[in-house]
Order: sequence, then C-alpha cells, then structure tokens
Amino acid sequence: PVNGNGVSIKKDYGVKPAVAANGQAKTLDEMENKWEAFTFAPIRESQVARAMTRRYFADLDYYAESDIVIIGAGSCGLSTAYMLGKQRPDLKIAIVEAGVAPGGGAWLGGQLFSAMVMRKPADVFLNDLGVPYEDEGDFVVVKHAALFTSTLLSRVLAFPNIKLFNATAVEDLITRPAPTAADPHAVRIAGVVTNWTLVSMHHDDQSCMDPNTINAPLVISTTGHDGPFGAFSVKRLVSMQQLEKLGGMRGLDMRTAEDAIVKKTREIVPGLVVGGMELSEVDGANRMGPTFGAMALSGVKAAEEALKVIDE
Ligand code: AHZ
Repeated sequence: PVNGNGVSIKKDYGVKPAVAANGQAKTLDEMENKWEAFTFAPIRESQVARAMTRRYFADLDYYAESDIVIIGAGSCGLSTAYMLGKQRPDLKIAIVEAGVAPGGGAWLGGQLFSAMVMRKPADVFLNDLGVPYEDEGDFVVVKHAALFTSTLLSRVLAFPNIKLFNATAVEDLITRPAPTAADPHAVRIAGVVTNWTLVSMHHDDQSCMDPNTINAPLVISTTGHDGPFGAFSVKRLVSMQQLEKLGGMRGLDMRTAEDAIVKKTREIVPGLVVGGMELSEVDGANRMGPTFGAMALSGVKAAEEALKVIDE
C-alpha cells in the first residue's frame, strides 16, 4: 500500500491474530479460582491507538455538519440532549463540553452535600429516566446528585446519534447575515467555533492557535451562569451587538427563579436557543441555588423549542 503522497508504507507491524486467551471465561463466574492460568487476549499498542483515533477523527468528520450543537453538558444541556435523543433518532447531535468531566454543577447538591432536591413536577423527569427518589410532598430528593447525573449521562451517551466532544471549548459562534427591517446588521447563528479546552486556556501565552468549526442550523447554549467559562454565548451576543446588554443574574429566590428559567427557555436570536442558568444572565432572573428541577425542565423546553426551529 501507498500513503496519500504515493510513498510506500509498511502494511502491518506484526499484530498477532487474536487467539482465544488461555482459559478464556465467558462469564465472571467462570473466572473464579482460575487466576493461575489467566491471560488477556493479545494486543499491540498500535491497535489501541488506531481504535481511538480512527473513531475520533471519523466523528469529527461526521459531526462537522450537525443538525444541532449543544454547548455545555451540565444538568440542562444533558437533559436537553436526553429529550432530543429520545424523540429524534434522525438528527445528528453534537455536545461540546469544555470540561474533561461532563455534568457541570450537578455532581453534588448544595455546599458540596450529596443529596439533590427537585421540586415537583420535575419528578416526572426522574420517573422517565428511572432515577429513584424519596417523596417529601412538594419536592423529591435523590440520595446522591451523582446518581442523577451519571444515569442521565449514560442514557445520553448510549444514543447512537449523539456525540459528546468533551475537553473541547466553544470559543466563538458561526454567524450568517440575516438582516431585518429593524436591524440591518442582524445575524443568525449557524454553528460553533471549537478548540481543545487546554488550547483555549493558553491563547494569552502562545501565538495564534486557530480553532476548528462545526456547522449546524441550530445551536442550544446551556453554559451556566457567568464565570470563567459560563454564560458564554450570551456574552458573545452582547459583544457582537446582537443583544444590547445582559440582565445580570439576580440574588437567590428558589420559587421565582425556577419558574422563570423554565418559562423563558427560548430562541434568543435566530438559530440560538438558550437554556438553564445561562438564561438568568439574559433576563436578569434570580438564581435558585441547590434545587435542580428547573434545569431538567428547561432542558425539556429547550428540546421542544429547538425542534420547532428545526422542523420549521
Ligand atoms: O463546563 C461548563 C459546564 O459543564 C460548560 N461550558 C461553559 N462554557 C462552555 C464553552 N464551551 C463548552 N464555552 C462550556 N462548554 O457548560 C456547562 C454548564 O453547566 P452548569 O451546571 O454550570 O449549568 P446549568 O445551567 O446546566 O446548571 C446550572 C446549575 C445551577 S447553578 C445555580 C445557582 O447558583 O443558583 N443553581 C443551579 C441549579
């Protein structure tokens, strides 16, 4: 075989054909007391390298044109992805998460405590997911926030039409002119600009490290409230003069905050739906602190709003 430049390349590097490992067990029970004879099936390091890189680069290729990009894999972004994955196996959905670990702020309850509180009717989301809880009347309690987040994450990752690109930051939004009578400079959002998060963190001390892109007719931003990475898309909308100014998240009021976030989950500019706590920065909504029902149900609404746009 020859490579793309016509140079001959060595075909193989002595990968042994897979042979059944000595005493290979078919079940865990069969392994019991057989550790003397134990051995894994053979492998060569290049097989591992290729198994990973081939898939990752195929995914980059495939998802370069996506139907929907979700920015942020916190409780709202993952809830959105879960709803979309369930309803629309025909859509190509990419999730771009800046952190190595997806889940955002949903691995613990408040003040690093374990339990996660959800006010009713968000219990219906837990029922759908199959996450158990204790019923306390007007609210329910999941014994550990990580049980909710890990279950949600595992369901989302199992959808064949959803790809999570973690350790990858959205650095900018792709725009196209969409002038209106009221605003001749109006744009619609047409995808995202990405980079490895570790690269994004070093733009100040390394020379230009240009990004990559994903085109999509619809982007859903759920990057949380303002912080080093948070409220990413809405802050960018202000600097590109598509939003006049941010409302600024207000103080904590659980009752007011949760209703407002769910109700206001919407398309903010053409092609960009915003959900979760990022919305509080647009509308000047209160924060709710350690109660997560609004994140799940904002995800449900974000999926609904996104499909209205997609199916238009
Ligand atoms: O890493 C971020 C996190 O996982 C990710 N993210 C932020 N900016 C990004 C960017 N590119 C890629 N530019 C980015 N990923 O977005 C995720 C946001 O998750 P979150 O848990 O912070 O937000 P959420 O809106 O899903 O949930 C908010 C949870 C809160 S905060 C709060 C309060 O303080 O009152 N209350 C609740 C329930």
